[in-house]
Amino acid sequence: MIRNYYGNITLSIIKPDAIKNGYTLPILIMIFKAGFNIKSIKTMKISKRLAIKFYNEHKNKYFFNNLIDFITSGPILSMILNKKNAVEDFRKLIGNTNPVVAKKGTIRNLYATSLKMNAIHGSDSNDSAIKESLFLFSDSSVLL
Ligand code: 3AN
Repeated sequence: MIRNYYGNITLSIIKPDAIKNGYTLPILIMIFKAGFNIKSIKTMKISKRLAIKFYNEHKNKYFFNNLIDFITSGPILSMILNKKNAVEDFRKLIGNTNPVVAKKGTIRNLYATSLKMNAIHGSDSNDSAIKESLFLFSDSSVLL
């Protein structure tokens, strides 16, 4: 059960820009070196319907349509990552949403090119981590 891992998992997506630019492997190595275990992983092309559900909290933002078009524009790599304090530690590893602001050495500083094409997603809370994991992985497909 994903819920048994509350507090110790985060949901990550390597986004279409990073995949197209050939950054998947370097990003996976950074995640591995930072001590995260991959509990589940799959490549997929997310449907518009699922993308709208996934980003529901942003539905009233001016960039919403842009965000949906982008995340559905090509394959993504979704992962459930396991580590103590996973959400917070992963947000530190990926850096600020804006690559210009992201600290040196973070994934977004190294591989993101804009606010939209920012290479990677990480859940923003433990509740989101569970919710997003259940969106993208059915319980039975999770290798726990
Ligand atoms: P984070 O992914 O760091 O939690 P949020 O929650 O502020 O960032 O934004 C969610 C996603 O919306 C971001 N990952 C980014 O791809 C996208 N986004 C944020 N601002 C913009 C923008 N001005 N234009 C296009 N997409 C944006």
